[in-house]
Amino acid sequence: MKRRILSKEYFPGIPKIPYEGPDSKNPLAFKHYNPDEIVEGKTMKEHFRFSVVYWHTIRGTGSDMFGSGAWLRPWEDGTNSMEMAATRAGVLFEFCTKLGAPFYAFHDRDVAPESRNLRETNRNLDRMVKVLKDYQRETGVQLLWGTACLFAHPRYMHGAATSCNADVFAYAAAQVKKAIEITHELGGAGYVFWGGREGYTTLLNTDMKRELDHLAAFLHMAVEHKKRIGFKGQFYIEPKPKEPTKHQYDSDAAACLNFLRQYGLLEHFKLNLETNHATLANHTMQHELEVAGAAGALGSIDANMGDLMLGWDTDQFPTDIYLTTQIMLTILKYGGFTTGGVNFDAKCRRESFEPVDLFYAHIAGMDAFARGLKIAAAIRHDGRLAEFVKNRYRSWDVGIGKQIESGKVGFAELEEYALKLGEVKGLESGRQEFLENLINEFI
Ligand code: XLS
Ligand code: NI
Ligand code: NI
Repeated sequence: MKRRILSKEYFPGIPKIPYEGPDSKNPLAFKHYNPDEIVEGKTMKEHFRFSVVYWHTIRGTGSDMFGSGAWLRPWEDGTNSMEMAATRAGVLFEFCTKLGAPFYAFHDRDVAPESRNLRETNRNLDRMVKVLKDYQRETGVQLLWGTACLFAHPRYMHGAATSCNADVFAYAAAQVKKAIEITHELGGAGYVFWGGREGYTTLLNTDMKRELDHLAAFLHMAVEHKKRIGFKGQFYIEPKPKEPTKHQYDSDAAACLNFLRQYGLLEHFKLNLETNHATLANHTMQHELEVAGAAGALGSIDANMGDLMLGWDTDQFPTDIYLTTQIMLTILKYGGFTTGGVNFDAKCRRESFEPVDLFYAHIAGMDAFARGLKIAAAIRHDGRLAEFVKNRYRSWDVGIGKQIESGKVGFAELEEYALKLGEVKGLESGRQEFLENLINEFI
């Protein structure tokens, strides 16, 4: 295989995307994302750790349930050969370099083709890992996380770790073992477990308890293997309530945390939260972030958004400033990312078929997050929102509230207290509209 280290240009005419500031009219420039600008003591680059996904950005074709691939990708030769895999790696690293995205993320099958058997498939992966490593070294672009595709091949039709067929479990284990190893080899900062087809389409044929036990056993084996090979990256679970199954076991942040706790896995995992998965679960992204943050399990985010009128995982680029503001308020509140980052698990619309649209889309997402960060930082600096919340709970800082929080009283003491109290006085307004307007002051 011939190595073409950034020698060939796949996006001719597109320069390294500069920061030009809010007054710029250049569509191939950042208006708000200024990597070196310091916000709350860190550069924007450090805050976001932006990441480009292999599956949508490099492997996406624009196909949907009603039509085949539609995107113009002049470098594609219509095959899934090893040559083609190497070319695609060149495309990814040129894209990340021009965009200024410091990270990328992949599924094993995104980067190397599946072959006749596992041994050959693994050999393909090993060859591609060498290519990726060279590109990483040359460009400085790093791996945010790796994962295994346990949902596309027909063998996984009933799930992988939760399949009714034990051989499928074994095959999936071997695949994940290898995927963790190559992630380790590439210095990945993390490894993601997204449920794929771990769930059910009908309970008539499903032994749920048994499947959940198997999933836990699978994850324990992964933790074990991680230790054995000395992989220090963070493990994440990515919640999603449905698609492709009717019910995914990792349905939302709370369900994942309960599962991890029940099976003694909590200390080994954090959550990778995705906006469009949150909304499919009838939650806001901020809700999911709060649930994870409160449990000390806020790890990373898959940044995208859905469409209010469409009920599925449309994986649109996150361009809603209100959304990015809420996300960044919560991320800052919980101390920011460490191993995680803002991973654009997002795809262009089918109609946005030109290569340049990939740039427009990522620039839009990065600028929206930069604005969200600046707005969130301004709200925090202003202090009125935090002050309002603090003040709202002030009855817990003294007297009976303080005694309850410190576990000094029980029902008997509280009954005595309530009898003396008469009626509760001093309830205050929640001021939702006042607060919504306060946020709008900064947007
Ligand atoms: C699918 C998921 C998937 C994971 C990686 O809905 O978002 O893309 O992020 O397997
Ligand atoms: Ni995702
Ligand atoms: Ni998704």
